[in-house]
Amino acid sequence: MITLYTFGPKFGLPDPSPFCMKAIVLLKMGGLEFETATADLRKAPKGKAPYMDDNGTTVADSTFIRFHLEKTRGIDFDKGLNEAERAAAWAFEKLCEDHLYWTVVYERWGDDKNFDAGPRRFFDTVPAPMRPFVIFMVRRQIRRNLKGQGSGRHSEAENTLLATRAIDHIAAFLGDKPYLMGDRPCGADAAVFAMVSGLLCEMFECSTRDAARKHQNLVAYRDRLMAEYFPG
Ligand SMILES: N[C@@H](CCC(=O)N[C@@H](CS)C(=O)NCC(=O)O)C(=O)O
Repeated sequence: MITLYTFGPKFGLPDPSPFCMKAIVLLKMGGLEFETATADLRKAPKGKAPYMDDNGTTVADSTFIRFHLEKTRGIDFDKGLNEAERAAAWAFEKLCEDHLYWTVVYERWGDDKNFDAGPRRFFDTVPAPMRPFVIFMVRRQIRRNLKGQGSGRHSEAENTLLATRAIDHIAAFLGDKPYLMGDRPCGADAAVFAMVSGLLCEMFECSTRDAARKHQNLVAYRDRLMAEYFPG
C-alpha cells in the first residue's frame, strides 16, 4: 500500500503545497492506488512534505517520489517524448519549483495580508499561548531561507519582474496545446499544473496571480487538468 503524506486540501486547492499536489497527480497519472495522510514534518525524513511510504520504503521529495515510481513500477512519465522534449519538460518543471515557487513564498509569507489570508491558518492547531511565538519563529526562518535562496534579497518589484517573465514564458510555450508537451500529459505537467493552480488561487492578492490570470490558456489548462485529476 502507498501512503502519501501531504498537507491536505486547503485554500480551495487539493493541497496548498505544489510539491504535494504534484506527487498526488503523479500517482494518479501512474494509475496507482494510494491513500493520503497528514504529514508530520517532525517525522518527515527531510523535514518537508511530501513524503511517501511504499510498503515500508520511505521516499522523501516529490522528484524522488517520481524516480521511485518510475523505477519500481516501470512507469515512464515522459513516454513518447524525445530527448530534447524531455529536457524542455524538465527545465519548465524546475523553473516552477526552483524559481517561481520562491516568489510565491515571498508574496504569501512576506506580505501580512496574504499571510493572514493563508499561511497563518497552518498554525491554528498550535496552542493559543504559544502561537504568536511559533509564527514569529517560522516566518523568521522563511525570511532567512528566502535570503539564502536569493529572492529575499530582491525588491518586490524585482521579484514580480522575474516571476512575470517566467509565467509569460510558460504560457507562451504551452500555447494552445492541451498539455505542456503536446497531446499527452507528461511528468512535468504534474509540477506545472500544481504551480499554475497555486498561482491562480483566489485567496491571495499578488502579482503572480495577476500575471497568471492574464493568460487565458493557463486558466484553461488549470481547469482542464483539475477536472481530469481532481474531478469534483
Ligand atoms: N524539493 C521538495 C520541496 C518540498 C517543500 O518545499 N515542501 C514544503 C511545502 S511547499 C514544506 O514541507 N515546507 C516545510 C518546511 O520547510 O518546514 C519536493 O519536491 O518535495
